[in-house]
Amino acid sequence: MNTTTTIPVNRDVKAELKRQAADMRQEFARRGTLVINVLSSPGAGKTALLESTAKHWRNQHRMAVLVGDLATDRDAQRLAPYCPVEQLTTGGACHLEIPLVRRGLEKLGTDDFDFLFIENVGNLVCPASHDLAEHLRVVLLSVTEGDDKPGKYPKMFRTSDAIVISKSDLLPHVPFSVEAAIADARLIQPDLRDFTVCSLTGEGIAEWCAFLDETRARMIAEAAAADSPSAIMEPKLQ
Ligand SMILES: Nc1nc2c(ncn2[C@@H]2O[C@H](COP(=O)(O)OP(=O)(O)O)[C@@H](O)[C@H]2O)c(=O)[nH]1
Ligand SMILES: [Mg+2]
Repeated sequence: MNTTTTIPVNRDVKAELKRQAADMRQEFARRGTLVINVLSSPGAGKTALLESTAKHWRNQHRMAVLVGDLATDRDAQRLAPYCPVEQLTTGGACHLEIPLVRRGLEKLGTDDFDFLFIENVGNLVCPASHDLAEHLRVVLLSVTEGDDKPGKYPKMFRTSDAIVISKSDLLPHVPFSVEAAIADARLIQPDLRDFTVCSLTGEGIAEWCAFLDETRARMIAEAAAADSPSAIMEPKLQ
């Protein structure tokens, strides 16, 4: 017996989500909120990076976080002492999409932020294909994952603007070449900016935060100068 039913929806749902993301990106830029989509495999140190970023900026910038996981609000609990945060639980889905991000924004309750970070579900595959209205896409690679990973997960690195090599304190203990990892990633995406950080000691965090500051300033200037979305607002998604 065939139990499959086809329901005609008569509209391109993916195109609709892309359009929503583009509109939201433009609106965030107009308001001066830089949106950063943070991606990596599970445990690479996304939440730790956001914790150290929030500590670095305390009383200096207004930042908020939407954090995605399959289940639990553990990451939101970690970040709550430092900044406004909402946990997005996907209930099994391996990536975030715009409707869940919208719900998180409603819960955050205000749009008065300089930086909005979206910590995606830990996964180097599916999140690469979903535009979350970000201006910057950042992929973390921790030194314990191996320096050969960029070439194995090309779409994630091709669609990113920056690579953050994390857990630099562990470099003396693992065979990982920062130069080789960055070179491998740049074969896929030559324009990638690179940062090497240790979120536990704060090494590299000032440089990372300065990059975000500069990018936000550029976004604000470009949004003021142009009616149409600027190059910085265009995602590399394809
Ligand atoms: N040694 C070391 N451990 C880290 C660093 N950043 C994160 N960790 C640890 O790595 C684990 C995963 O970090 P987490 O931030 O939860 O990663 P996420 O799953 O990508 O959000 C935790 O046990 C962190 O304490 C770092 O810079 N150095
Ligand atoms: Mg996390």
